[in-house]
Amino acid sequence: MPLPIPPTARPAAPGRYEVTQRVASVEIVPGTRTEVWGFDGIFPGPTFDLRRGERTTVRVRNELPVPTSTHLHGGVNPPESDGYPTDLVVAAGRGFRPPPGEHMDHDTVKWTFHSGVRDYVYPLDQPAATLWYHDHRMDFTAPQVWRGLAGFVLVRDDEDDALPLPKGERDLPLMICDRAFEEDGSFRYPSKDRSLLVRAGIDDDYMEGVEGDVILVNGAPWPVHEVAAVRYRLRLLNASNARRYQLELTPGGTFVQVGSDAGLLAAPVRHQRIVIAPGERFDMVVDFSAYAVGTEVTMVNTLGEGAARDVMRFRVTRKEKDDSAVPARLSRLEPAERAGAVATRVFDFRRTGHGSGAAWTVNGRRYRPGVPLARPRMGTTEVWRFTSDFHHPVHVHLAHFRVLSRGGKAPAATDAGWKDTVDVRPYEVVEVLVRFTGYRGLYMMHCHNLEHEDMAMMADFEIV
Ligand SMILES: [Cu+2]
Repeated sequence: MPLPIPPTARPAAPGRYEVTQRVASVEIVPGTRTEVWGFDGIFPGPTFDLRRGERTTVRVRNELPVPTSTHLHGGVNPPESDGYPTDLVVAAGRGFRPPPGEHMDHDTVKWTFHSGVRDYVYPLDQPAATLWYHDHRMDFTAPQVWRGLAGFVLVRDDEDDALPLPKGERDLPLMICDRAFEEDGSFRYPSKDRSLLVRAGIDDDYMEGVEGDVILVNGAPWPVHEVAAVRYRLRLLNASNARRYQLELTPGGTFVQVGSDAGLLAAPVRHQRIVIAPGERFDMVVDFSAYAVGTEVTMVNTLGEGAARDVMRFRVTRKEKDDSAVPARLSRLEPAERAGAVATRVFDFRRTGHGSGAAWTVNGRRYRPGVPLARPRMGTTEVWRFTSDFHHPVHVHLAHFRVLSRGGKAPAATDAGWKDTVDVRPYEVVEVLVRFTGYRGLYMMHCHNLEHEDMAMMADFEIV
């Protein structure tokens, strides 16, 4: 399959976009049809190509049989536009009663419902970065993202534009995610209730997360992209529910990292391989002039088995002129200094309980919406120490952070730059320096293994 590039969303008016979540039938596995729930009926959804400082309103219309909440991941969003899990859009004319919380404590929940449409406002007062948007509905994020509710938001700015990095057709967003399929081509997912309306939860066997045996890039299985023997910018996003990838290029190639989740690095970092956890982004330059014309370069996942070891392939088909470069200095980043932090807090990500009573918890607690675990002050920085019993990619809404230490040692090479999601490995301690700027109000942090998230591994914090 050729690599699809998601279409760029067109504004309805300057600064205003409209997108409709709807059911559609698409061809993913050749010769079969798959029902997707997509933004504008496509998976991935349209790419929103936006600029720093240009306030943007996205009107989301929901025509799906289920409620949705749309979160701009990595966005510095006002709280009312952040896609809080109980702040839902329900299709016009459709009633909805939230099913009882299988894992969450729903006693404290204040639900908000918007009928048909709602506007999300994104001021985009943040540096150029590869962001993404996806569903965040309480208890049902994992199955709803699995069915297709995800897409890219590219934030651009003058600083990034001025760099001689590859541009245009040589700037490729790559959404990597795994899926499983039934024989008839439909998505296979172990929900207890396939309607996603009556009962939350998945079969107990999948407590640790759901992985598929088909690797999709931009919605196509193991695609191929023809490239010139020049530099390309690959904006890698792991949009999988639970799968981590260790990406390498074979025959041997080098990834030159220029950006992380939330923006440019200070200087490029070279990697032979990277581990990318769900929710993370790596902005990479790959120079295909290292290969002879005719070479097939495979991006492989050396953590995967069988078919999941392959991700996609680049076919070097021609020589072209290359004006791009990777400068030694990319951006200004102040050093991450723990001395300025006003508080240190510990958040422990751990499984509690057994059998059907099991849940994934933060500090021993199942998610309680509206009951914050921390109240950091606006304009301050804090050290947050994440501890875990398993692989938990920890994502903090609104507040970006720098990794200070991993397992008591210096951060890994892949921890560089401003991030919003960090891969915390089993029994590891990861310390991050979190900066609270932007907006006061209620936000959340959670595990970005989406099955863990749905099984209560979320916590609120309130910026005061
Ligand atoms: Cu987790």
